[in-house]
Amino acid sequence: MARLPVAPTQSDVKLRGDYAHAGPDFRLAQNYDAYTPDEHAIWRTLFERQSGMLAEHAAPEFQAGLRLLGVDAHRIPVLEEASDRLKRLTGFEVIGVPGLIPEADFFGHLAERRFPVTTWMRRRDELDYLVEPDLFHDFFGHLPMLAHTVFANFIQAYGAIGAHAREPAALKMLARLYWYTVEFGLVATGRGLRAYGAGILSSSGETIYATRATGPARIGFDLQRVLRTNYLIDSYQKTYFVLDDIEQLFDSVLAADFDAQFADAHLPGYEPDARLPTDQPVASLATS
Ligand code: HBI
Ligand code: FE
Repeated sequence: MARLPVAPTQSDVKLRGDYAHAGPDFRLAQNYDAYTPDEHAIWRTLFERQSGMLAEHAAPEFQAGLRLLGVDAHRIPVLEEASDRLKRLTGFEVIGVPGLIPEADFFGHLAERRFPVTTWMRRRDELDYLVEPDLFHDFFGHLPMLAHTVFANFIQAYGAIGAHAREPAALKMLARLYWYTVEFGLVATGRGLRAYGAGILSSSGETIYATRATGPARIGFDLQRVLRTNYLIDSYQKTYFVLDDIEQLFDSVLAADFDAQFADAHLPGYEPDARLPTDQPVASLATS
C-alpha cells in the first residue's frame, strides 16, 4: 500500500512519476494507451483481491461508492470516465497527477473539489507494499468514498483549511488528520467495525489487521487527539480512530476552531502507541 511521507516534497524518496510533463498545477494526462497488458493484469489482480474483502471489512459507503463508480475489474480505469461519474454524484472531479504533489497544490485541488489520482501502476513485485501512492491506491482506495456526499464535503472543507494553513506545524496537524481518517479511518456499523480509509482498503494485509487483529488500539474519534498523534509510515498503525458514522467526521471539522488547534501545533505529539486516560476504546471488531 502507499504510505505517504509526512512532507512528500521534502522527503528523500525518489518520486518516479513523470513530473516533467505535468502542468503548473501538477495535472498530467493519463496516456491510457501506454499501459502495458501486464499493468492491466496487475490492476485486475489487485482489484479482485481487494474487492473480495469489502463485504466483510469495508464501510457500506465505500462499497456503495465503488458500485456507483462502475469500475471494471479487468482493465485499468479511464480517469475521465470516473470523473464524469463522480461529477454527477457529488460534484468531485478526478484529475491525473504524476504522484505525490506539494501540499499547497494538493490542498488547492481538494478545495476546488478535484481529487488528484496518480497515473502510473505499481510493478508486480510491489503488489503488497510501495512507498508512493500509485493509480490503484488513489483510485480504488480514495474514489469510492468521494461518491458519498458528506465525505466529499469533508474532503473539500479539509482542502480549504489546508489551503489557508502555511506554517509547517499546522500542516503537520493536518497531515495527521488526513492520515488517521482518509487513509486509515475506521467506522462503527451495526455489523461491527468497518474500514473506510484508503490506506487500509488498498492493502490486503492492513484490511485484516485494522479490522480484526488484537494488537492495535481502536479508540473513538476525537479531533483534538487525532491532530496531536504522530503516525507510522512504514508499518501497520498502532492506533486507529473509529467514527460513529461518516457524518461525525464532517461535523467535528465544521465545529472545530483550527486556529486554536494550530496554536498548539509546536507541542510534542503523542506517540503512535500512546494510550491516554481520556481515550474511549472501541471493543467490537469486524464481524461477518
Ligand atoms: N499528493 N498526490 C498526492 N496525494 C496525497 O495524498 C498527498 C499529496 N501531497 C501532499 C499530501 N498528500 C499530504 O501532505 C497530506 O498530508 C495531505
Ligand atoms: Fe492515499
